[in-house]
Amino acid sequence: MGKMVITAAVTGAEVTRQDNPNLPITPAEIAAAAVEAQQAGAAIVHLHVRDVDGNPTQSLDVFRDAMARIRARCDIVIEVTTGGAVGMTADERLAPVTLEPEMASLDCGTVNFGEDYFVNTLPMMRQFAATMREHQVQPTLECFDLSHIDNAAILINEGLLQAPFHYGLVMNVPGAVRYDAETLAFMARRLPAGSFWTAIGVGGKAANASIFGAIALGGFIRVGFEDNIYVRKGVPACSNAELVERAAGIARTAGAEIATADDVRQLLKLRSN
Ligand code: KMH
Ligand code: ZN
Repeated sequence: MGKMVITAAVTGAEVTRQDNPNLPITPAEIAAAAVEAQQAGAAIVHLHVRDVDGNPTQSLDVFRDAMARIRARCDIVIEVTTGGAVGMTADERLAPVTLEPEMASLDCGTVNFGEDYFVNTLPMMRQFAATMREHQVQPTLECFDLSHIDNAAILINEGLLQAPFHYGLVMNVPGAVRYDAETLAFMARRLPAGSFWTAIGVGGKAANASIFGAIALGGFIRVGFEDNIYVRKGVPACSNAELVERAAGIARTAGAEIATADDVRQLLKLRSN
């Protein structure tokens, strides 16, 4: 088995302190969570930020602050969100890419999102891909449904994305594709040959199962409060690091070595800063 890349999605846009009082919210808390997550085995931090009231924001100032704090304390790969939160404009969502993180999420299709819907039209996807290319930011192609893999292929065929490709297979968002091992395997098989992919299971059950699914099928793992707030059924996690540590332990038990941030830089051919 090759090296296992673990992404820590430490904050997200939807989870609140009511859901889990240990959610990191301020740039200082988010940076501390990223540092601890890396110490526990994460190589990438998937970064959302919040405003002073705890609401999701794509403010450049807040992203700049969080990124500077993370970079001052560790060398984890930073993947900024361009998903932001439902209802944000495309320009708002794209803003943090101009801060030149090493990676950013690129959401590959419009999808139901709980009671709401998350808009990612093809023109938006093209704009996001072109901006990431301009800033030499490596996208994680987040696919919430099978058709999103086909949408990403449109961008590849148009020359807007370059290999190596890294996909995030997001499963169990209410309204989007559900998690089960067969569906994960099917989606993974539909990716271009040689692609890397990370399983992103949302909610306690899928988050846990997708760790094992990724290990079995040759993918990478994502954990963190954005996707799941529990360390075991009904037991809220004390920290993102606790979730990373558990996932790293499972991967090691399965025979994997845990990838470092520099391993990811090599594997995904990230821009050298
Ligand atoms: N918060 C969701 C609406 C991403 O980071 O790119 C979108 C999301 C995906 O979290
Ligand atoms: Zn996200």
